[in-house]
Amino acid sequence: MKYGIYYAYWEQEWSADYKPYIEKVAKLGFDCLEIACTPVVNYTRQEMLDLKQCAKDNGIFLTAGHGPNARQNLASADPEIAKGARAFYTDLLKRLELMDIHTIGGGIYSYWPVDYSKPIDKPGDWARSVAGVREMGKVAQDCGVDYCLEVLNRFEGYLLNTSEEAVQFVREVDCPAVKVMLDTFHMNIEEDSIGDAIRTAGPLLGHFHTGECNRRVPGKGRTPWREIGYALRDIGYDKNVVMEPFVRMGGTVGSDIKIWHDISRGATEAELDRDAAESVKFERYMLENL
Ligand SMILES: [Mn+2]
Repeated sequence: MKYGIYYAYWEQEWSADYKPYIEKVAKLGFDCLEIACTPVVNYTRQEMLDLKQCAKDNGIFLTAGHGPNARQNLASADPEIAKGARAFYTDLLKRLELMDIHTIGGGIYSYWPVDYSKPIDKPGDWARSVAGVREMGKVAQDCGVDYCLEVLNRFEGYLLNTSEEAVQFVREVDCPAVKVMLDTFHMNIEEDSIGDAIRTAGPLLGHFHTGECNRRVPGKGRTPWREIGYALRDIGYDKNVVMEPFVRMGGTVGSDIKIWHDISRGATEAELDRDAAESVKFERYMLENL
């Protein structure tokens, strides 16, 4: 397994200059940095090549996360929005290929955060999303990218809340590049058994997010890491484990993630760095060596 961290641990917006974080995570003991796609669609070709080179120079590879907005919704009942969403992902996937990024994950079959003031048509959105994701999966396959559908808890999404639902969805899509993505934070809310959820995804698991129940770094809470490690080994998982801690209030990140108190307890950047470095050591031990 390869170990990464999402840049937004240190940032308050879904966009940043990622180069300093590539250098930082290399020093902290990670294999990979996950970036948000929001700024990527505005990068020039040279900016994309520079980011790719920076990662290469630091011995880091990149993965991509995306929380699609309502206009990027493949499940939309509005044909113009669904068409625009397909154009958005087609462009994005080609950009990821150019940057040597081979994994994209998130609620990339719907939109996020969900507006629950609107009525929910789960069967209709499911059918439209299967068709849209199938089309994007073919593009992803051509670009050498795994298109990983993140299972989200009920407060953030309604299409895929459990591993079982995601497996059914991915089987309906039936495209090798489209995979299941699980996140310990969401599983903690929705799954009867976190170990069984991982075993249910089995060979379809394409990406894995980690974090404690309150989104602190792994090792600082009560998530069953031993059970998770055994389950990942049971299915022979050999892809990426990306921690996704969110501990600071403020900005669009704080608002979208619902950070309403300072989970970091006033941690300085140096303290955040130290926690991340200790956590990745903890993950390597708990998930592979225990
Ligand atoms: Mn996640």
